[in-house]
Amino acid sequence: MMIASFPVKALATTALLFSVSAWGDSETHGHMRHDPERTAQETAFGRTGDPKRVARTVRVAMSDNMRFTPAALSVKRGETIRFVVRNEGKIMHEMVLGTEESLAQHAKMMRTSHHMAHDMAHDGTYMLHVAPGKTGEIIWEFSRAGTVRFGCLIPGHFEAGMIGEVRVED
Ligand SMILES: [Cu+2]
Repeated sequence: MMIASFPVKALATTALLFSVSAWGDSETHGHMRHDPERTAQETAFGRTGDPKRVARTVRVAMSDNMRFTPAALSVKRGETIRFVVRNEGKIMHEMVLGTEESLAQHAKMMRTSHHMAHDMAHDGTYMLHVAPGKTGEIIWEFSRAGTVRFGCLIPGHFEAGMIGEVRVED
């Protein structure tokens, strides 16, 4: 059955609303910088990184035993990281940055939506599909102290423990 483009877009919008509401709940103490050009990209877990400001490169491997290696790392607040993400398995994996809440909501949506909607929704600077044997990149600025999560939200993977964390130190 063909799926019309409108419901697909509506799903992507729903995903966006989830992350906005997670941000609204957690951000009440005014640490945010009010630079109008950058505020639009700000999320609860940081913002799109500027390639010119990359402080270091972190290599992350993804495997079919549903693990990221490394699964935990620490960064300084304000650090821009280039993630070079390699899929060492034989099936598709992805890396999606978020908060614990936004990833859980997103994973729930992935379990209940059409596969095509899945691909459409995974289009952003904080998420990346990597085909078997391939490598991709995410450049992300960890602008807020706290814990940022990353996960593979392909149905079953997140639930099997394909999740990691970045501790952002002030
Ligand atoms: Cu996966």
